[in-house]
Amino acid sequence: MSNNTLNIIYQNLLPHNGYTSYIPNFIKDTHSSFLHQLLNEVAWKHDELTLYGKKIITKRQVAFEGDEHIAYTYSKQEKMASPWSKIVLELKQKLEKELNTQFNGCLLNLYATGEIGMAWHSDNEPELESEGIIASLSFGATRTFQLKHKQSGEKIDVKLENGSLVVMDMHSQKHWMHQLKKEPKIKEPRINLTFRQFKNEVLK
Ligand SMILES: O=C(O)CCC(=O)C(=O)O
Ligand SMILES: [Mn+2]
Repeated sequence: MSNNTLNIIYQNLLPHNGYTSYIPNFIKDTHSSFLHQLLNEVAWKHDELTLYGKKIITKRQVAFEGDEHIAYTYSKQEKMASPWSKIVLELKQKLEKELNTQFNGCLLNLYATGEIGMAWHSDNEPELESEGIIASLSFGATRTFQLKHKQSGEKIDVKLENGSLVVMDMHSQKHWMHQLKKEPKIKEPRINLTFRQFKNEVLK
């Protein structure tokens, strides 16, 4: 799907330099059943990374699912995808139908409380399709997602609600960073699923 087609469906939040949109209630989930299923069915693990020679265990829990042989380097380590769990596969198929595209990997994040966030970054790794999109689903507590332009510093805040979808193109990753703000008053968990499109040539 071209970005133009996406633009027609969902309004762009960015004034320039890329496409990012927010779609509330993309998944109808009034009883938070997706949050609970994902909490139970995904093999959540605290991420481990080595920073300045010190082993650090992140507060955030993660999982990486995908097609066979998909590998991704995050937190400075290459990870092989686990097979798709039933619930994540179901969500992937719904997204693929609605967005008329395919995803071959998904990075999952579990933020147990608002004290856990994710710092400013862009998802512009070389493994990802340069003309692809990232589709990001949120379940559980409403959290603030922020975008910041790399040159001008312009900032955009979006409240990500249960069942909502964010669609980002790769052009926006080049020019904008994003973060999940820490909000210590929030005591409930949130789960985020970022469906991604990996290049075929990096398949192992
Ligand atoms: O939790 C979120 O909404 C952001 C996650 C994110 O940016 C990422 O996994 O790269
Ligand atoms: Mn990201």
